[in-house]
Amino acid sequence: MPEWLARGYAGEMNYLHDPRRLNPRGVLAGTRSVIVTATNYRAPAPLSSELRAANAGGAPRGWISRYAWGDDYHETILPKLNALIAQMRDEFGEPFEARAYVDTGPVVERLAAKYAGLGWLAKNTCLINQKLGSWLFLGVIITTLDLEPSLAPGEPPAADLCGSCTRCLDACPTRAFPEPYVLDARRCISYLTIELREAIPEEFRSSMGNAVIGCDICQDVCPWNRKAPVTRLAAFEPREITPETAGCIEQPSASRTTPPVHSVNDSGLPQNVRSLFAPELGWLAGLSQPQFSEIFRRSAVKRAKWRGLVRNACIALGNSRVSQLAPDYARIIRLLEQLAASADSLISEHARWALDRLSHTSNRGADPQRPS
Ligand code: B12
Ligand code: SF4
Ligand code: SF4
Repeated sequence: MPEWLARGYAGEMNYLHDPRRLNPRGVLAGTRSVIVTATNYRAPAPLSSELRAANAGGAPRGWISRYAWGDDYHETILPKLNALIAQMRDEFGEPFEARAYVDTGPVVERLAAKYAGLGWLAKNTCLINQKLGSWLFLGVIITTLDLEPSLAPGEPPAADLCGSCTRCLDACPTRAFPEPYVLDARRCISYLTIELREAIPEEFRSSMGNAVIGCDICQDVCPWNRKAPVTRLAAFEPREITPETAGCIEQPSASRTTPPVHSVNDSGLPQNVRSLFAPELGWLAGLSQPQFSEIFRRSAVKRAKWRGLVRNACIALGNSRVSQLAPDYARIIRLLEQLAASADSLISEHARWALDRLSHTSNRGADPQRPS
């Protein structure tokens, strides 16, 4: 961990330098136990890799990472952890201290999960559970209670079952793994689209494909996720944006009603252009700040902020190779020209980049959604 930080792999995520992350006792004096939870968020919808080949011939779609499709996981899981603490207060007679975190505390959650016996830290750096795969949100409760450990003394944590596989390392479009088990966050699309507030370095833009929020590729290709069970929590299913939920939004065309999110066309693409599952890029890039706040209330997407989402959608549009013959081509070019004239230099520069790229890559035939 200190070496990872010293190499600069944390980028601008300064909170990762907090020395308390190395020892839970730095977070809560007298800590004796750490309870770790893993919540399945695999919603019943296709993988990004399954959509990549799909060519709808229509408006280009972006990819929002699975973890951000539904309700914000922090807001969904933290109340459950606090309810568990309340229940523990009823069960245990003795007074005790406890702190619950989902992603937000100075805790290396995957490491805690590993030593709680929940799985192994894989070559893609995710925690994988042999039965559940890696579509898991982790949560921790640090407490002064002395609880019986889930692993008996001396019992090793789950064995590393990556074996000789290197699928995730090979599939990463931005080559974010300098070596197996180590991620250079500065190269990771998840960092670039969500954490980085400034311009996205040009060297990564074309490799980002249609990603707008996060990236799922190194998990999509993992064999341990092939049979991962589907979550029972409806909260993590893709949010469907209806004119009602998005108050101020007008329908782009009469044909675009809002069918159920899981209704897909022959190419496996959702019918609803306004689901958070493979949403239409022109819609995302054209959102106003108030629309963004309305639509992404209680959604993990809000972390990227409005200008971050528009910046990312510009890059994805630039990568879309939307055909000049596509009905949406003129509308997309107009939108990008408007954004290129924005007073916000971050947005205008990314829109200009997209226009420039489209002028070189748009073709008069097919329009694959991702660069090859
Ligand atoms: C910062 C962060 C990111 C950064 C950096 C990711 C990274 N790999 O470090 C970015 C923005 C890139 C990111 C991306 C994602 N993240 Co994130 N992220 C975090 C966060 C806040 C901290 C992670 C961290 O400490 N990284 C620092 C490095 C050093 O740790 P590491 O790579 O995990 O592992 C090192 C240590 O384990 C160490 N190590 C190994 N053994 C030992 C033993 C000892 C004793 C010590 C000291 C160290 C050590 O060596 C490893 C390699 O250097 C955690 C939440 C939390 N508080 O823990 C969520 C978390 C890891 N993220 C999560 C998720 C879901 C994602 C994404 C899938 C989201 C998305 N779809 O876009 C991607 C996955 C990308 C990937 N392949 O990791 C989940 C992971 C769930 C899981 N099954 O693993 C977490 C746990 C959030 C949560 N509460 O559920 N994330
Ligand atoms: S999330 Fe995407 S960019 Fe990040 S390491 Fe995985 S494959 Fe690479
Ligand atoms: S894709 Fe292969 S190497 Fe990567 S995490 Fe999964 S099993 Fe491990």
